[in-house]
Amino acid sequence: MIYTITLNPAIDRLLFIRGELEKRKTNRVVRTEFDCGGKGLHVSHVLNQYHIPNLALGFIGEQNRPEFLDILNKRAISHCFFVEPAKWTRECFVVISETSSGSTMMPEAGFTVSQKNKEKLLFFIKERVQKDDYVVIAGSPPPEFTLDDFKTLFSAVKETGAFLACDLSGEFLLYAAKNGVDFLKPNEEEVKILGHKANEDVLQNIRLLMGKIRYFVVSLGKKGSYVAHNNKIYRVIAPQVTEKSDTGAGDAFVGGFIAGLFENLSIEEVIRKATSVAASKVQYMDSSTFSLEEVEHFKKEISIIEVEGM
Ligand code: TA6
Repeated sequence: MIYTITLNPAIDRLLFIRGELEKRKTNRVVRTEFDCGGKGLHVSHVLNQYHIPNLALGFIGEQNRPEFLDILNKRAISHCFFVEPAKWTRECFVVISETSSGSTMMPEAGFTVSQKNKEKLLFFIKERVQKDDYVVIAGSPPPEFTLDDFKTLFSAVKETGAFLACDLSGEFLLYAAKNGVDFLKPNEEEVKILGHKANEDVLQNIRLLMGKIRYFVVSLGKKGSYVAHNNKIYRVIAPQVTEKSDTGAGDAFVGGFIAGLFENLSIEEVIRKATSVAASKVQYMDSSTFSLEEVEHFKKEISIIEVEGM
């Protein structure tokens, strides 16, 4: 079983405009759609497309619970969210131009999670997560979810012996890198902070960090990624695609990567799968849609070069 943990999920309110978003101008919304928001939920969505058993965990607000669950049901996402009374699950406003590419994301902060619900999540992990399971912790934390809270969650997962994948930022990312996880995906800027070698090139920082991280990915956005595994580093060149919305592309990559690992694919096949899922996703306007057929097509268009000098 794969458990995705989205501590601060969102309802993505997709606002479609014509032309580019501009200040001092009335940017009229021509249509509005909704999608699930939150990195762990997007991982769950990818796993569902590959019929890989998974359960989405995290915290949601009671006030707009029906709307949130309706979106999850439409995406057929199985979940066990802990409900915070009298709170609202946040929205993330995603402005998407109908006539050009890219999107602008404006996530609300979300609600403060009660100690009672934090403990419910910990209890669930201790009771349910097995050594052969995977746990994916992804996305930003809710307000006042402290580093100590994260350390407690991190330790609870580590104690199960399950495969631990993290897609985090800031101090949580730093803590995960320092304490060792099975999968981590910083971006090009974050890896320089992690490696404390801001002036060095990415590869130097990867070499410093990859010892404690079984699958270490450095996302380069449209340019692809570096993937370090088993004392090897691969430079992955992503296929060229017509981007409609980059929202959720990184999450789609993580979903494809975890799906590939779960299917016991070779590292090269895992990389191809992850990169192709992300490439397909950016061709869609919402936060999570991708095409299985496009993934099979893109797999052939990806270059993977093993970097020498390890
Ligand atoms: O990565 C895409 C996304 O999950 C969007 O769906 C939107 O909900 C936003 O990111 C939330 O980001 P955050 O970092 O606050 O978890």
